[in-house]
Amino acid sequence: MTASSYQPRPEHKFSFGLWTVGWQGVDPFGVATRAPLDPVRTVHELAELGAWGVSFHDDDLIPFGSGDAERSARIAGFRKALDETGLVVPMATTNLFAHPVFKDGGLTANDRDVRRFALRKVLRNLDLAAELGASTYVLWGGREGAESPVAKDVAAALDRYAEALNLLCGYVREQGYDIRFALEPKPNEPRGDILLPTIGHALAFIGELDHPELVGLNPEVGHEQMAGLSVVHGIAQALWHDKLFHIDLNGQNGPRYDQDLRFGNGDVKTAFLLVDLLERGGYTGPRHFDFKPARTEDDAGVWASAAACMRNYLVFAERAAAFRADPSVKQALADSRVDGLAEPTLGAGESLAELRAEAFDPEDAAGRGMHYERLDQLALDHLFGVA
Ligand code: GLT
Ligand code: MN
Ligand code: MN
Repeated sequence: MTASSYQPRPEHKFSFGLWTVGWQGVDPFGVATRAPLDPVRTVHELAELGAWGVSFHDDDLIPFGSGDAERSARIAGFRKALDETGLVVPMATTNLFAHPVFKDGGLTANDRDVRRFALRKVLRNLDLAAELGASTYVLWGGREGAESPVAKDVAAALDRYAEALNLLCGYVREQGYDIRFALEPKPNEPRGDILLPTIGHALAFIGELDHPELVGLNPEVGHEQMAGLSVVHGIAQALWHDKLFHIDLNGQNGPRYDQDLRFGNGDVKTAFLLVDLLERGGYTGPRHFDFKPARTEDDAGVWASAAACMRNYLVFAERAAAFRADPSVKQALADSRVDGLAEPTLGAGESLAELRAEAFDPEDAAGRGMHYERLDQLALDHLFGVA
């Protein structure tokens, strides 16, 4: 593959949130380092770079508190940019975290009036999402949680979260919208402890809902890593449950504050193995980047880092395909008996009595090397480009 094949094209399904490239660099210690970005310009720049889609929060497009006329004008401008560029809106979401009214959460705030306002805000943007053709509606509950455990009745909060999801699923069905919800887990930040902190918690919660088929996941690479978990295992399990509705790709260096690095920065080996999984595991949804261009960057640096997210994905995809096609890798996989795990432990028609009666030498089995280190090194050699 030549360097030009790392050029992103719409069929790669790369998408970005308006809030990603639009991040102005405000952090807990400093003010903005960049000017606001007009969503219309973002659409044009992303299309120019080879992206396929753009996602948004209600407030990214229409500033909180805007009147109806301003709202309509902003939507019209955005729509025009989409039409001019061919960019699609695969996903939309609601900002239930920035305004001080959501200081104790939206859908699970202790204050019932706030919960009702949050629901109205979601419903309004859900209509817009449907109008713009989005098929996934993300719910990231960054403020749904607590700092003081006694301040939040977790069981009641989960009841209210489930109530909200049930109402929203009912609404989507009633309206005939072709939209599914995707919960985005995160362990902490901004709340001290966030509800539904990991992929596993969210999967278990979905099983308790009225319409579990309409609710899946939007896991974020860095969020699982903040919890010290293997994102590759987490995504593989989400796929196993048919719950990987969407994904937020970015980079993170282990358990610390949410870094939202550009995809490829941070844990490179995980990024490589994740692309290998997505490309082989039957995931056909958007390759959505949820990153924050570093605060050090100017406008040009913003677009350079967005382009780099897509380029890195394509490089990893190419390296992963070469890894899988390499005859010595196929041999190493066989030597490690990786395929053996696909075989049911009990043979077809075999009884447990037969299994129990089988002769087995544990010392002999214990002596068999697994050759995993060689296999892993081959993966690294392919990632490094020295295989
Ligand atoms: C916010 C958060 C992201 C979520 C966004 C969707 S909002 O930027 O940090 O991880 O995906 O609500
Ligand atoms: Mn995210
Ligand atoms: Mn994040």
